[in-house]
Amino acid sequence: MTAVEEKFSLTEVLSSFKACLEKENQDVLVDHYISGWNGLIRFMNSLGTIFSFVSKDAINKIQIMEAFRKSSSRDQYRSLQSMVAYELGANLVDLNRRAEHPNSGCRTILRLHRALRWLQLFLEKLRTSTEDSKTSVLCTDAYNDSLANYHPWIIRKAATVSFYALPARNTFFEVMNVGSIEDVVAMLGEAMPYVSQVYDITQQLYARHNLLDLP
Ligand code: 1PZ
Repeated sequence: MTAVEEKFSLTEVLSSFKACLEKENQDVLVDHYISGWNGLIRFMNSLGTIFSFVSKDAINKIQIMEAFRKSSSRDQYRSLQSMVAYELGANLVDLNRRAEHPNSGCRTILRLHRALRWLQLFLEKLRTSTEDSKTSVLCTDAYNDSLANYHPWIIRKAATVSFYALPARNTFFEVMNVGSIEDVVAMLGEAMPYVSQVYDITQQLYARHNLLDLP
């Protein structure tokens, strides 16, 4: 194991979502958003290769965003707010069907944003779960109430089957690397409001610009 992997803890991952929010104007900063996602993917990979079909897609989307941050228009992609203003202003978003701009920042973030809702629901269920709760059930319920609504049947099927491979609640708390179950519950209680805030601000931004159904 490398030093970086040893240090891995879900606390740091979730703190990226706290760092996302700029204090003065509540802008959502793309670099921190990306680093939060990179941490989540590392966490998911530690759960087993069965989730690699999920992480592949998430990695692909993160790479699209990283490429924008390295391009000549990097400053326009500093925050989700500046990205939306820039891409809409320059006609860089396919609004009805994927055509000239199949991988706009707006549609890419929308996919991650929908997945963030799943994460929010799942971690909240985990936080308030009891010893006899099954992680696969918590995960399936969270998925059905969020992401599943945007996925075709075949992906829903594959996702639901993979959830059975999730480790049991105790092991799940252990791989988070936060401490005792009480420590995890306390950490989630502290960190999740920031994730929710990032989710809510993004949701309002997208709703205001009619971007919630981008193809
Ligand atoms: C901890 C256990 C992990 C469970 C993960 C739950 C989410 C299951 C989602 C499975 C779908 C993955 C397959 C790819 C689907 C893509 O078609 C869609 C739409 O993108 P498009 O085709 O329009 O470009 N992609 C997504 O919906 C984004 C999915 C990202 C999932 C990230 C999960 C992060 C998990 C963090 C773990 C703590």
